[in-house]
Amino acid sequence: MLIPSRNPGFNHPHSSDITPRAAYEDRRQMLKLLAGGAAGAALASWAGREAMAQQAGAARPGKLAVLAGAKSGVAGAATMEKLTDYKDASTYNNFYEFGTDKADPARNAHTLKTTPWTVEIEGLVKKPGKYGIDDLLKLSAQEERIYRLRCVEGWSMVIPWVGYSLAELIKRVEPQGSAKYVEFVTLADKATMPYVGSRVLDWPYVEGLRLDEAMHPLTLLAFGMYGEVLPNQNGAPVRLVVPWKYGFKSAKSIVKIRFVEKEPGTAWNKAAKQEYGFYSNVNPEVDHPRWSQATERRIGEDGLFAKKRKTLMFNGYEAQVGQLYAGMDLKKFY
Ligand SMILES: Nc1nc2c(c(=O)[nH]1)N[C@H]1C(S)=C(S)[C@@H](COP(=O)(O)O)O[C@H]1N2
Ligand SMILES: [Mo]
Repeated sequence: MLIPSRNPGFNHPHSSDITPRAAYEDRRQMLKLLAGGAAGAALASWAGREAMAQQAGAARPGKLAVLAGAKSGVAGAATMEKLTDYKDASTYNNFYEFGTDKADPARNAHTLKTTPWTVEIEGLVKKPGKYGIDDLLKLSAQEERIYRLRCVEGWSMVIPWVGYSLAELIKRVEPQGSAKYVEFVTLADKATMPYVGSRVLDWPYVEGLRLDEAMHPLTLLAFGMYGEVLPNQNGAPVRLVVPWKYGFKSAKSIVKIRFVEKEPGTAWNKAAKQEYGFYSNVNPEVDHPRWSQATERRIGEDGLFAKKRKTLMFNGYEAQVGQLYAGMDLKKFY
C-alpha cells in the first residue's frame, strides 16, 4: 500500500527538491538508485510523464519562478504512486465557470485574466487586508506536494502541486477567537467565464472549511503544478487543494477568504443538499445517494472497463486527519 507515512507527528508527501526541471532530474536519479519493484514502476511513469509533458510543451504556462530556491523536503511514500500525466491533469477538469464537460475548461479558460489578481482577507481576523498575487506567492516557502485528488464522481488523479500550507497565511492574519469557519469565494466574472450566470450553480462558487481543517498542514494553498504555474483550467492563479476531501472542496481561482462564525453555505450543498454535505470527506463507506463511493478510476491508468481501485478512507490521509473527526458520525456529517 502506498499511503502516507505512519510517522508520528506530521510528514507531508512532498518531493525531494523543488527547482522545477532539476527536481524531476533529481527524482529520476534517486529512483534509478532504487530501481526495481515499485520504484522501477515509478521511474517508468516519471519518464513517461516527462515525454508527455514535452509533447504538450507548447500549451504549458511557464515556470513558477518563485520556486527556485524553495525549501527541500523528504520524498514521502505517496511519491511512489504513478503521477497522472500532465496532459490528463490539464485537459480533464471540473471548472463549471467554463462549462460542464470535462474538456470545456481546457478549451475555454484561456479567457481567464489572472493578472492583476488580489485575494481579500476579511471577516473575523485581526489583520484583514488585500494581498496581490505576488505578495501571496512570497508569503511562505513553496513546496511540491504530491497529492491524490478524488472527485465525488468516482475518478482520481495524482498531481504534484506547488504551494504552501494555508495555515501560513491564516497565522499571518490572526483569526479572532470567534472565527470557527473559513469561507472561500472564487471569481465569478461573466465577461470571461461563459457559464457564470447559467443556472447550473449559484455563483460565485463558494466553499468552506472548519477553521481546524483549514489550519491543518495538509491543506495546501496552491499556485502551481508539475513545477509550473497553474494552467487556467486548474484554478490559476491560486486555489485550494484539500486532499482528504472530494475534489469540489478544492476551490479554484480564489478571490476572497472570509473568516466566519457559522458554517458557510457551499456551492454544491446549495445545488443539491442531500447529495453534497459540508464535510465531504472522502469516505468509501458512505455512498452518494445515487452511486457508491467505494471505488474509483485513476485517470490515464484505469480504462473504462478495468477493475476499479478501492477508494481509501479520507483518500488515504486518515493517519494525518482522522483525529479532526473523532467522535463524529460520518454518515450524518457526510
Ligand atoms: N471555482 C471552482 N472550483 C472548483 C470547481 C468549479 O467548478 N469551480 N470544481 C471542483 C471539482 S468538482 C473538482 S473535482 C476539482 C477539479 O480540479 P482539477 O480540474 O484541477 O482536477 O476542482 C474543484 N474546484
Ligand atoms: Mo469533483
